[in-house]
Amino acid sequence: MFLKVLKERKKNHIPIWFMRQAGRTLPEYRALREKTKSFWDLCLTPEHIVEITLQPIRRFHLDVAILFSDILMVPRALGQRGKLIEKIGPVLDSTFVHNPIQKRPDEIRTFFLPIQEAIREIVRQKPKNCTLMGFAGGPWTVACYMVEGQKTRHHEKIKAYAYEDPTRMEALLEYITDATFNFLVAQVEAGVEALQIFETWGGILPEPYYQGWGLGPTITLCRRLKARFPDLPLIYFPRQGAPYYEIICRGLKDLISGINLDHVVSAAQFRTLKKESIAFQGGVDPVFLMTGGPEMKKEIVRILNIFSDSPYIFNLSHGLLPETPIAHIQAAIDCVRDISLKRAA
Ligand code: 1CP
Repeated sequence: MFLKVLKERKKNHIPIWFMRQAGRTLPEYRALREKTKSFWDLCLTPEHIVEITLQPIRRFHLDVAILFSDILMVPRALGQRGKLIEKIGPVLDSTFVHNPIQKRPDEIRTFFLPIQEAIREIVRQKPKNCTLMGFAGGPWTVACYMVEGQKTRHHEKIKAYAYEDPTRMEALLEYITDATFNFLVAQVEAGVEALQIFETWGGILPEPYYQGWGLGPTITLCRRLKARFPDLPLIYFPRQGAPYYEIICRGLKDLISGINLDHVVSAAQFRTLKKESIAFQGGVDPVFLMTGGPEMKKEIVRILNIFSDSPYIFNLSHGLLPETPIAHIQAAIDCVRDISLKRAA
């Protein structure tokens, strides 16, 4: 049904999945993570990838299994070293981007072989009605991590890198776009049936710069993917991108099938957006799932009502927060399934 909503704009059923459903919130993930040397080992060992991808499917019977991987696999494939540090997050060697380019983006395909092996196995094991989705970061978002090395408060490192020398920024984006294309082609060739592009940091740029460095490389990436796989549905997730929805819909027209929405979208914006021939996903603030209870249900009902006459996929405006209680995730799923069944009846 998930693919039907994206490809045929079907409205009589609401598929459900969560960004960041694989990992973090699940005790079965944490147990496996504790036994493994590093996060990268998890991401490059086929049996772990298969297991973690399918954990949330076994528990919640979701419509989509998102491949367990990370947007940082592209920098890693290009040779950038780094660690995942508890409570800080990924810390990458930020001198990397100042050195001469070390690997050609088309040379990195062998790095993705274990991921491809895992995808083929997930396709064999997953329930038939569950879609396997692949993903990558938008080139700008990946560049943020590559240049910043680790989170800075105001993204001053990536912005200075870009504003000081736009030609240098564009060369890096082109390099990342090529590598990302190779990563996504590898995923599709192995068996993923849809792709999501995570643009976590597009919203930090002023409009013309987002258009040039955020949206521009994403358009190039989507055009190349569409030329290679014309029937493959693509979803774009422009986090905190609400001010840019109009330019996004214009720029990615006929390229994307779905857009994941933020939780600060105004009613007027919803009305304009609904004129686009696109499926909508998300819109629920993940903190509602942390708190649960009647307010969570009220917000889910509000979002489902907004999209009652549009093709819609239930999801959040960003990933599940690690501390989210499992019971709240289940209650959210039950609430959506209940409404979806009543509508179909
Ligand atoms: O055990 C651990 O502590 C690892 C935590 C973890 C996990 C489970 C990281 C480190 N990455 C992942 C998997 C992951 N990352 C998935 C897989 C499956 C799923 O969705 O359930 C996905 C889609 C991602 C995507 C990702 N990684 C994004 C884009 C989405 C978003 O949340 O904005 C980003 C920005 C990353 C970078 C990253 N990787 C890991 C962390 C802690 C971060 C975020 C760092 C930051 O806050 O900037």
